[in-house]
Amino acid sequence: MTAPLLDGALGWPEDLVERYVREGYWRAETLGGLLREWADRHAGATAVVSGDERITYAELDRRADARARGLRALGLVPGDRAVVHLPNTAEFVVTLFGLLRIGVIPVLALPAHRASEIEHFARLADAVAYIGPDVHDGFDHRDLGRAVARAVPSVHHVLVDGEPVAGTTALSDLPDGDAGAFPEVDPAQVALLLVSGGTTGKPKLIPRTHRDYAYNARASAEVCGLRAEDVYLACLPLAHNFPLACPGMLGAFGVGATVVLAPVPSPDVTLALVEAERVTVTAVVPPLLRLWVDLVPAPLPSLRLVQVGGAKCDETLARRVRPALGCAVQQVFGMAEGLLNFTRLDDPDDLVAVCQGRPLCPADEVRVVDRRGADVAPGERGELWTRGPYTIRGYYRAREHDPVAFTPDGFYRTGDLVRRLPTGHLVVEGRVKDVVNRGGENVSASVLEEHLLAHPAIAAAAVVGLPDDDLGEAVCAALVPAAGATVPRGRQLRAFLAERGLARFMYPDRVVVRDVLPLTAVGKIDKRALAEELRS
Ligand code: OOB
Repeated sequence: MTAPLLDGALGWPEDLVERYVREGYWRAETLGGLLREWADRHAGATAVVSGDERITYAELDRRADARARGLRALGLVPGDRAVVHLPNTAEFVVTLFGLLRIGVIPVLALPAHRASEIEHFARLADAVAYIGPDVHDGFDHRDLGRAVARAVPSVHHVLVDGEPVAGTTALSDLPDGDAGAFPEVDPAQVALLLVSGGTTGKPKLIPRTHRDYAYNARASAEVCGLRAEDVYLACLPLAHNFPLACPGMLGAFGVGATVVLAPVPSPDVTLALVEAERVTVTAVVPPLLRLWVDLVPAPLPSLRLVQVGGAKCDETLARRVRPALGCAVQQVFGMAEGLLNFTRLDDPDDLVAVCQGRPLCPADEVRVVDRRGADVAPGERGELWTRGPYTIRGYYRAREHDPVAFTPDGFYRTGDLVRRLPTGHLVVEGRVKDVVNRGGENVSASVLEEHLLAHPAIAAAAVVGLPDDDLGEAVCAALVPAAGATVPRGRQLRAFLAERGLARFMYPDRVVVRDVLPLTAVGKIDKRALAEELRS
């Protein structure tokens, strides 16, 4: 029997529920309730640093209560959904906990999302509210909010952090509301909806429950050795799972650490914050890590750990971290759907450089399977399937898609190609569908990218297929030169690839040189956008 969760999001079967509770992964806790516990334990410690604001745990708790009362006075009730489209500001944190405390489910949209995505989320979730900044990074979110409210009938409120305009309400103008107790929130219920990183089709909504997400953050904090003395820098948007709970902000709060918010993920802003706030731990995507490593003139003395994930960090980059930044690197291979893999702090550097970590939880089940769904031989490459105490069993309102993404026995088909080392660590080798069909030969984009990145003059590489009259698809490599270098092309590039023993049919048919590659909302290389651009 599978217990139904809110609105048809599939839950875990009874025997597993019982097991995850018995083994202590799931506790009777809610995210809103946890903030109260953290505030009791660390009242006077600094919880959040955002611009000039420094907020203690006690103050954060008080402001979350006030926000909860204001939202309740507006008419929001438990089980409602609200699209939260706030950048990394104190208001994000206050609003998130305000919603969680009254059982309203935030849909966490990324700052870079625009009307088409936001409308899609609002419609899919029947959201009652859109909550955004007034203007952020040069973009007016009030216009976006009003357009969404016009297009999606369920959206009755457009709330803004900052200056309101007609048809919107400032968060600071919410009514005080009555002081009555907040409703009981069920730890087994959906706490929030994350958006899928999916590079194909429209993003899906990912229902995470209070108790699975609380475990996610707590266990991640343990793996990173987070302590009250730590200062965690949120470089990436907090709406993303990685900086939110892996261990991110929630993991840091759980140990009484301080969370510093970077308003934008640019290298100048984030590096300045590392120095000014004596940051000890942070999480970045590979393109930002590369900029850091290239830009810092000397190691950063406060930093002890940089987590890198979201996309594959190549070996050369991983090895440059300790000498350049003076700290350890941790590879994190995770997904909003759940499963997290971390290299451990005591893994040897040579292992950390070449793999993407091993599962967080002893109860994580991992299979590496071939095209027919049979387990591959140990060490062979295959698709990663997983289930466990913090991996969803179904998307939100996606009855038709669920049987594609999940097996009948509840494994999530990640679409990621991996190889498992004897130690249990996983090496990510690309996406199942990330192949170019070049005249019938399958060219793995990630394999070719890895060879290209081994060239010292190439800083970043993305391989995509382009329509071709003769071949069906031609192999196109977009290359970013390393600082001060010229990328090899033509005969020179072919000689390099030949020396590495690469099959001839894998050589790029076309090479384009770019200063930058297009990035997704969270800063991964956006191959879909690149392919579209190259096609036109
Ligand atoms: C994280 O989550 P999402 O949901 O934005 O993206 C998940 C997908 C994975 O399925 C995989 O394809 C890719 O992003 N990915 C990696 C990777 N980490 C994620 N591919 C290669 N190497 C890695 N280290 O991206 C995410 C969530 C939590 C923690 C970290 C990342």
